[in-house]
Amino acid sequence: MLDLETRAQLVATIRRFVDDRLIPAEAEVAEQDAIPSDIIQEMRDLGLFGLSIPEEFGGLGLGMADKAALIFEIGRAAPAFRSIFATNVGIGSQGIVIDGTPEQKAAYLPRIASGELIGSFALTEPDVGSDAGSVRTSAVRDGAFYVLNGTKRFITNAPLAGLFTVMARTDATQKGARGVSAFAVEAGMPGLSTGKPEKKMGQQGAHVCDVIFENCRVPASALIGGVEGMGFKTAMKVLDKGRLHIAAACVGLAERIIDDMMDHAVTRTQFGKSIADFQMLQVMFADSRAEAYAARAMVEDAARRRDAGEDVSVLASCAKMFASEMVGRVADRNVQVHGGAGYIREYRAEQLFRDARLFRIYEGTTQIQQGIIARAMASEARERAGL
Ligand code: COS
Repeated sequence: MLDLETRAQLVATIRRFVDDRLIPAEAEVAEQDAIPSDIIQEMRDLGLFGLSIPEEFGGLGLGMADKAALIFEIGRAAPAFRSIFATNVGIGSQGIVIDGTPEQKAAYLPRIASGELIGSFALTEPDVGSDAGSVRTSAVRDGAFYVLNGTKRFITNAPLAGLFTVMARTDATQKGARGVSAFAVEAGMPGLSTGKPEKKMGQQGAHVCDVIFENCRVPASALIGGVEGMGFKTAMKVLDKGRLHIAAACVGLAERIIDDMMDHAVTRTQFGKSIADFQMLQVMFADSRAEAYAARAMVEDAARRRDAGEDVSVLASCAKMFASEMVGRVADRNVQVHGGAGYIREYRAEQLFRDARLFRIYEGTTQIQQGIIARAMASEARERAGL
C-alpha cells in the first residue's frame, strides 16, 4: 500500500495530466475516433498500463484503494482515455495475475505493465452476454495443443490487443460454468482473426470488435493456471475487481460533469439572474453532489475491505450498480442544465452523456448486479433461518 504522501503526489500528477493533456484533447479524440500516440506514450511513461501489475513484473503493484484513488482522477477525462489502458490494468491482465502459472506471469506481465502488449478479455459471445456460464467457444485438447473454435463479440481493445484472455469450453459434457476454461492466447496465431471495429454510441477512441477462432491451435501451456474447468471462476474474480474499477471511473466522471455543470450554471444568466440560483436547478446540483459523494464512499469502503482480504463480490456489485446509474443521472442533468447547448456537439455535455451510457452495461449490467446482490441477501437470510 502507498503511504499517504506518495498517494497524494500520484493523485496530483494524474490530475495535472488529465487537466493539461486529456480534457483539452477530448474533442479531437472524439472527432478522429483515435487517441494520439504521444498521449498513449505519456500514459506509458506515467505507469498507467501497469497500475495493478505486481512490482516484481514491472508494474506499480497498487492495492485496490490506491488504484481507486487514481481511477477517480483518470475518470474525470472522457472515458475513451481510460479504456486504452484499462484492460491492461483490469480484465485483460488480472486473469493471469490472479490465477496464472509462474511461467504465464513471467511471459506476459512485464510487457502488459509497460504497455508494450495490450491485454484484452474475451468472454462475451453473440449468444452469451449476461449468462456468462454458457460460453460456446470450444477448446478441444489435441496432444500438446488445444484447438479453439468460436466467436467472441464486442471485445474491448481487441483491434490493438497482443494478448487475449479467452474463456472457452473444454468440457462439452458440462453445459454450465464448470466446463469453461481460461486461455492466454497471443494475437497473430494462425486461425485467430479480428472483425471490423464497431460503430458505437459513444466513447469514440476506444475500439471494440469480434475475435474469431477458426481451428486456432494454441499450446496447452496457454491454459491459465494449468487446470481445466476453472475459467468461469477466473472470469468472476476478474470481474469482481473490474466492477470496482468501473465504479471508480463513474465517480470520477460524475465529479467532472458536476464541475462542468456548475461552471455553466454560474456563468449563465436568465431572467436577470444566474441560473445557479434557481431552486429547481439547485435540486439537480445537490442531488448530483450527494449521489457522487455516496458512490465515492462506497468505492473507498469496498476497496479498503478488499485490500484487507474480505470477499467484496457483493459490495463490488453494489458499487458498480449505484455508481453507474448515478453517473447516468448526473450526465442527464448536465444536459438539462445546459439547455439547448446540452444537445450541441461543441459543448461536452452531449458527448459525456453518450459516453456514460456504457457504464450501466459492460462488466455486468445493472440487472446482473441486482441479481448478484439479491441472491446473496437471500442466501444470508436462509442461513440465518437455518434453511
Ligand atoms: N468469485 C469466485 N467464484 C465465483 C464468483 C466470484 N465472484 N461468482 C461465482 N463464482 C463461482 C460459484 O461459486 C460457482 O462455483 P461452484 O460451481 O464451485 O459452486 C461457479 O462460479 C458458478 O457460479 P454461479 O452458479 O453463480 O453462476 P451463474 O451461471 O449463475 O452466473 C452470474 C452468475 C450471472 C453472476 C454471472 O454469469 C455473471 O456475472 N454474468 C455477467 C457477466 C458479465 O459481467 N459480462 C460482461 C462481459 S465482460 S466485460
